[in-house]
Amino acid sequence: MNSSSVPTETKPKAFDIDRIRAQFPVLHQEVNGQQLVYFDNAATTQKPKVVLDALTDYYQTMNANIHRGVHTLADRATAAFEATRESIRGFINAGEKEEIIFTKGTTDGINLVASSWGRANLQKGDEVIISTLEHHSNIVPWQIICEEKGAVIKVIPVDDNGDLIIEEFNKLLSPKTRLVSVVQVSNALGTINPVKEIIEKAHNAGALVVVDGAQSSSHLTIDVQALDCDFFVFSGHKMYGPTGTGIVYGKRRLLEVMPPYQGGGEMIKEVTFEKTTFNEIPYKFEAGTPNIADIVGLKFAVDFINSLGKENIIAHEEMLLDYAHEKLSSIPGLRFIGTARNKAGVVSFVIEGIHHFDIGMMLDAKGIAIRTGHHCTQPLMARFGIDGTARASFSVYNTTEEIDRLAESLQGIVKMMS
Ligand code: 7TS
Repeated sequence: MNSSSVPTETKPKAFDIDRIRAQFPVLHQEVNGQQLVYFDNAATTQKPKVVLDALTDYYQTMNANIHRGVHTLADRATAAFEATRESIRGFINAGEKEEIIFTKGTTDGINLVASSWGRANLQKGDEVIISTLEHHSNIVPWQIICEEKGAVIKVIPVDDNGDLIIEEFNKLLSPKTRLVSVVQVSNALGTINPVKEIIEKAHNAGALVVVDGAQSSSHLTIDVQALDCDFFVFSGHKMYGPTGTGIVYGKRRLLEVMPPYQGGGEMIKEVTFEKTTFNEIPYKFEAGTPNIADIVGLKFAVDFINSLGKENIIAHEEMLLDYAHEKLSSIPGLRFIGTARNKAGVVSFVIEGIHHFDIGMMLDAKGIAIRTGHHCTQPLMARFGIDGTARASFSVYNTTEEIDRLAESLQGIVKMMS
């Protein structure tokens, strides 16, 4: 069937940016006397009203501790919490909801995998491969566990565009490789890594793969079964959900034999002073009272994304990225850091003679929020011989008019500083 024969009602709806922006109360304010432009989405996204309302509704109608109460509110809270687990399962197409573990965020999730899987499986001389693009949270947990176990970290290099050099990855893989942990979308450069290829190659070498999905979950369509990754770790707060929410997806057969990450309530079957038996997955990894309200709110963020359609979000962000590259390339002295073949909506740049911190401060004075610094990727910055960049990262509610304001403001800053 060609597109002209598709009935009107089944065609994708036009992307109504005004309707989308209307759902984000925080965007409708002035900062330093100017209409706010929020371009720090890679750090955390803003939250739509449905998520804000869900938090209030949770506290007003069902607040209780979960899984352990016999009363009605406890049942309601438990049902709402578990509904998010099912919603996240669908969002990343995991096979079972028991494979979804709630954490505080990506950092917490990678620490869970490194600490639990790493402690049980890594031995002296084993190798863990990461990449130059990694956020500190996908470097430091591996350094800690590798040091403890006498294992060795190997690093996939990047080329001058910020693309991983896959031939070097091929060379690093060996029978000693136990695990590969790579980011799917770089927070600092926007590079989209070929994780499916990396996973296939790692599996052929007998290694497991962790994917850091912190930046990809809201910008790409995620299918953990199609990817065949062993673990997929991401943050709810970077996909329109509340802060303090994160997810570890892990394959059931791996999670079942991994030791607990933390001990305490909820994660046990039976405790005596002599011996404790542990709960089933996912509860084995969710010790103590979790972040119930925010996890409940996270489901509404997933619903929000689904209501727009991932393909529409991706198309909008690609359009913004192309527009920003075109607009910003005319700024005198501006150099993009990160020009990978495949990029998500992140534009990192430096401007000759102006420190990135000053760029950030001067843009803030004009109501424009960007991120400056090393973006928790110091080894990557060192690779490019810089100590940081100015970074604009886009989201579903950003517009080309906002990019025009960024470009005009940068023009003004360059003129003023020259
Ligand atoms: N991995 C990547 C790729 C990230 O971008 C981040 C956060 C993390 C892991 C850690 O996630 P968290 O939710 O535990 O903090 N990135 C950023 C950023 O780019 N600016 O602030 C946080």
